[in-house]
This record gives sequence, C-alpha cells and structure tokens, in this order.
Amino acid sequence: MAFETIIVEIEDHVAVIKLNRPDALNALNTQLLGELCSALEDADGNDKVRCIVVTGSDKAFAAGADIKEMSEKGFVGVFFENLFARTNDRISAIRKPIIAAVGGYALGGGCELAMMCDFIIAADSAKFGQPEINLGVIAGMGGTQRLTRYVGKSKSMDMNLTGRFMDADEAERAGLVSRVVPAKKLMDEALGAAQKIAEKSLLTTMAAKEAVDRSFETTLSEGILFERRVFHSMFATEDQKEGMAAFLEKRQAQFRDK
Ligand code: CO8
Repeated sequence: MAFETIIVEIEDHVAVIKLNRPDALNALNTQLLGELCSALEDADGNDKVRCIVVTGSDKAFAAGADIKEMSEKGFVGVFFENLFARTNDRISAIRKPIIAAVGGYALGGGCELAMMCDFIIAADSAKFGQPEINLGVIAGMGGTQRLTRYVGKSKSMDMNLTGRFMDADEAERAGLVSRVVPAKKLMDEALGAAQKIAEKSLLTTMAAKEAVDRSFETTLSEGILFERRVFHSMFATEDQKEGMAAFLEKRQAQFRDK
C-alpha cells in the first residue's frame, strides 16, 4: 500500500516504520495514525517480518496529536470519532515485537505512541512529555495510565500536571526507556536490537511479549499462572527441542517457528 505520511522499509526481517510529516514535527493526524496502524498490521501479517521498529526524525519522534486538526473539534465529534481509542486498540493488538527508536521530541500522543511499543531506545537528544495540560486537555491515549505504570505516580503526576519535559537520562533513570545512545547511533542500536530479536524463534518472542504485557493487566498470581501455562506450552514446539539441543551441542540454534 502507498503511504504518504510514513515510510516503510523491510530489510533482514525487520520492518522499519518512519513517521514522516517533517513540517509538523510528525504530529499525529488522522491520516498518519491510520497509515501507521495499517503498516503495523501489514508487518504483523507478513511472514518476512520478525520485529518492527517505529521511529521519527532527528528532531521529533512525534510532537503529539495534531493540534491544528483537533482544535475545532467538539465533544460529540471526538466522542463518535474515538480516534485515539481505536488507535490504541489497533496497536495493542499487534503480536510481533515493536521497538520505538526515539530521537528528539516525544510529546503527548508521541510519548504515548512510544509507550505503546514494547520498549523504547532513546537518543540522548530525546525529550519526553505529556504537555496536554497546557492545551486545556489531558492525555488521551494512555499518558495518565501507561506513564504511571512505567515511572510511578509521583513522576507521572509531575509530568501530567506541569507538562514539563523529561530528558533521555531522566527517562532512563525512571525506567521509561531501556537504553540511551548518542543520537547518531540511534538507528544502529535499534536495528541491532531488532536483529537480535529477529534471530529468535518468532513463537517465543511473541509468547514473551504476550506474557510481559499480561503483567499490566492482572494480579501477580494470575500473571505467574499465565506465564506457567505459556512456558509449559513451549515444550510442545520443535524450537524448544532445537534451542536446547543447540546449546548442548555448542552450536547456533536454527529456529523454524514450529
Ligand atoms: N500539532 C500540530 N503541529 C505541530 C505540533 C502538533 N502537536 N507540534 C509542532 N507542530 C508544528 C508547528 O505548528 C510548526 O508548524 P508551522 O511551521 O507551520 O508553524 C512546526 O511543527 C514546527 O514547530 P515549532 O515551530 O513549534 O518548533 P519548535 O522547535 O519551536 O518547538 C515543540 C518544538 C516544543 C515540540 C513545539 O512545537 C510544541 O510545543 N509542540 C506541541 C507539543 C504538544 O503540545 N503536544 C501535545 C499535543 S496534544 C496531544 O498529543 C493529545 C494526545 C491525545 C492522544 C494522541 C494520540 C495520537
């Protein structure tokens, strides 16, 4: 499918989706969100893809929902349109691992989009924030919920109430991002991580993602039970036999997603 607001490239089993509205700092308008969801769904259903990277430009991962597009809307309009909830649901349904490679601004919906990915690798130039409070609204795609789970109540309240930005080091200390690298190395680092994931059995990376995500939805004992059931089910796969045989034979495993 031809996209206008994103660029999609697939190489070595990794789909890279680059948000591409440079004049608006990748502000997330209806078209971009629709194209992004379609590209993620395409990648999820494409046998050649084993991991996905979502990224933006050096200056902005995404500076939030498109304020120009939103500014004239009323309650009834946003209620029926329900754009951000639908986007949240479509992205949450993606089963393959997704890495957010964040350089520059990740604000409002941009921060929320990064948090919907499975983990965030940040450039040292990255700035995260939920500045919706300055616009007379609150976060609308998980910024009060996911950010709180990532960084705890105090910092989430601080971000959501003051609208201040968090730099990459603070974001790493707070647990929002998994790694910080010099801006020039951002894509190398993200692609390296994606390659490592792509080498594993897709059965196991998808199962691991599902199990970690479960921890956000349930109690510890239910989560442990879920993990145990998935763990046991892995022993029905050829990849478990191959992975363990390869270790014992001191060779590289050849996974076949079976
Ligand atoms: N929407 C629309 N246009 C934007 C946005 C945006 N969020 N952010 C930047 N732009 C545009 C600017 O209007 C400007 O366009 P133009 O040249 O035509 O005037 C261009 O991008 C460059 O921006 P600046 O000149 O402002 O660049 P600066 O380097 O001076 O400043 C900032 C960069 C600090 C990032 C600044 O642009 C800014 O504060 N942007 C808005 C950040 C913001 O408030 N984000 C939250 C938006 S609300 C939101 O996300 C609600 C979430 C609900 C769910 C969303 C799901 C997707």
